[in-house]
Amino acid sequence: MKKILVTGALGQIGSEIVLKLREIYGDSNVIASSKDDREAGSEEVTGSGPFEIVDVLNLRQISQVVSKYKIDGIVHLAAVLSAVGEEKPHLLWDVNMNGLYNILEIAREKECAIFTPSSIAAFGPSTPPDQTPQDTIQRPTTIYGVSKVAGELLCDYYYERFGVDTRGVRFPGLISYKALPGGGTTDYAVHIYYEALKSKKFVSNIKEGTKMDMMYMPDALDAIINLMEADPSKLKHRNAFNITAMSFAPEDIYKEIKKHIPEFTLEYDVDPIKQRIAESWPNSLDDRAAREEWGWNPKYDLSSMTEDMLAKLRLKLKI
Ligand code: AKB
Repeated sequence: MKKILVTGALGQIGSEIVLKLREIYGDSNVIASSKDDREAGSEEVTGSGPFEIVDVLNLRQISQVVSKYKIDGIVHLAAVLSAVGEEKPHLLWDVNMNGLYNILEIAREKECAIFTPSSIAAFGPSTPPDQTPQDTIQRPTTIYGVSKVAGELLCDYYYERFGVDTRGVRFPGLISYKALPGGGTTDYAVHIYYEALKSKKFVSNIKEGTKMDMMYMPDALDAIINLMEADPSKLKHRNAFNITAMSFAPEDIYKEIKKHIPEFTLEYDVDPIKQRIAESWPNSLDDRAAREEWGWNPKYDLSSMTEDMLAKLRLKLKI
């Protein structure tokens, strides 16, 4: 990839991957795009290189930007997440499916490679929950999960049928300190760090004992770049590699934070919708295919992530 377009560039992943890609490929070769530019704290992205307003539902707008910059790679991140999706299923379907379809069509026409993430949400209650295999039952019960399975299949189809170089991973919950996540089920694992520092107490909307896979953002960024740079002849599962770095329940992350902030307390006020979603997802993934096919190897575990998150957030929040 020489000229890269990032959609959803002001979101949790977008706002970090744009800066990392600009470090590697050069500021002017990474075009950040978003539906609007009103996101607070987005100056680092909008000010450090090209920025364009692109609504992924507007085929002409995508096409114009891809032609203008001679784009040959698209990191497509614009999407609605799981919890918001259960409130607004029609919006989710429109953005996640029609947005992806538009991006794939432009990529087919203009010969771009594509990275787009799937999620642990592509699995459901009938999936083996522990060490979930790479290839297994995928019968999700959320609209987000349905869109992720359909997206994985659509990307495979565009590769097989039209030769579009599509690649993707199944992201677990992502934890980061720059932009906040927007409407997912795993968001509690980000908010807990903010509250530990700000109010020294946290109310978890996910029940004790509910394990989900998680990952620190630096590992997620490496996953995107390493998979896009991987030798295509080695990839058997082009779209939707299982990847994970850790698996924990609310009480596990709480105990880890408490080692640094002894007065920190945890209470529960379970959100039934988020809890139902969380329980339908795996406890832990088997990521051997990603390790074997393109060298996936995360650097952070719960303890090293917690140390880094607290240090970075202390600076950000001036605490
Ligand atoms: C969500 O919780 O919806 C996302 C995801 C796991 O895809 N973080």
